[in-house]
Amino acid sequence: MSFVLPPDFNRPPLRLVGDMPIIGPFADNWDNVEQFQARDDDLLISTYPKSGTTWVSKVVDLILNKGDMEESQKAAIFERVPFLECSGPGVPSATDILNKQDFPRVIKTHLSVEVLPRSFWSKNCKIIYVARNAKDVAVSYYHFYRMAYGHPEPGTWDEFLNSFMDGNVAFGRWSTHVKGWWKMRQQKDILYLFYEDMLEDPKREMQKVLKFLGKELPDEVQEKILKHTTFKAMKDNPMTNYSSFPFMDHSISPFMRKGIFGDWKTHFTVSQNEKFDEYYRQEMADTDLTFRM
Ligand code: A3P
Ligand code: EST
Repeated sequence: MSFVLPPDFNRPPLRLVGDMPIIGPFADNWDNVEQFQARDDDLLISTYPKSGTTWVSKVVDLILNKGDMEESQKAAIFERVPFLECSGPGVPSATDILNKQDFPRVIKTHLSVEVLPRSFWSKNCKIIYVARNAKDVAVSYYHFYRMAYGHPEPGTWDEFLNSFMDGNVAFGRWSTHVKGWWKMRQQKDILYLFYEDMLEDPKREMQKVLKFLGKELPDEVQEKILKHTTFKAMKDNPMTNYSSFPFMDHSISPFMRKGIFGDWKTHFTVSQNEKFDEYYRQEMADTDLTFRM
C-alpha cells in the first residue's frame, strides 16, 4: 500500500496519563478508557510495545477459532484484537469498537498496571503478558517510532536510547512495565510469557497458552497454527503485517522488521552497552524477574 502523509499531520507530543506518557491523540479518549467495563470472559493481552503483541494475538485468535485460518483472516489482527487505548484522528476509538463487540472479547493493551482501567482488577478475566528483553525492545521501538508517525520524532539512535532509559517514550519505562506485571501474577490469573521463549520453542509456548485458556487441540491443528504464525508467514500476511494500517510508512521500516533475538548487537556501541548495563542493573535490582539478553 502506498502511503501519503496527510498534509496537516505532524508528530504530536506524548501526553501524560497518571505518570505514564502516552501517544498524544490517545489521551483525548482517556475518560472512556478509564471507565471501560471489563468482563469476566474478556481475555487481555498486555505487553510493553514491541514485545511480540501481534504474534501472540494471532496465536490466540487461531486457538480460539480452532485453527480456522479462514475465520481468523476475516479482518486484520488490529480489528480482531482491538487496542484498548488506541484512538485519534483517522483511527476509530477502540473503546467504541469494544463496547459494541460480541463476547468473548480479546483485548490488547500496552498500559502499565498502574493505569490499567480499574474494572480489569475487579473482574476475573484472564491476562496474557508477553515480555521481551530490554535491548531488543529498544531497537525495535526505535524503528517503530521512525515508521509510525503518531510518535514524536525519535531523533538519532543514541538520543532515542537515552529517552528509552529515561522512560520518556510512549508507555513509559520498560522496567516499570515488566516488573509491575510480574508482581501482579501473585494476585491475578496472568500467564507471563517471554518473546525469547516463543522464538526458542513456539510449540511449547503455544501449549502454555492452550493450557491457560483451558483448550485442547489435536496435534495437526497445533502444527497448522504454528505454520501460520512464523515470522515469515506473518510478514507476508496482510492481516498481520499492518500494511493496511494508516500512519505507518513501511518503506522506512516494516512493522514485521526482523523478528529475531539479539539484534541489539548490531545497534549498540560498546559505550552505549556499558551505560545500558549499568542502568539495567539498577532498574532490575529489586526484582527476581530475569531475561535472556
Ligand atoms: P522486530 O522489530 O525486532 O523485528 P509488537 O507486535 O509487540 O509490536 O512487536 C513487534 C515485534 O515482534 C517486531 O520485532 C516484529 O518483527 C516481531 N514479530 C512479530 N511477529 C513475529 C513472529 N511471528 N515471530 C517473531 N517475531 C515476530
Ligand atoms: C502503537 C503501538 C502499537 O503496538 C500499535 C499501534 C497501532 C496504532 C498506532 C500506534 C501503535 C502508533 C501511533 C499511531 C497509532 C494509530 C495512529 C497513531 O498515529 C500510528
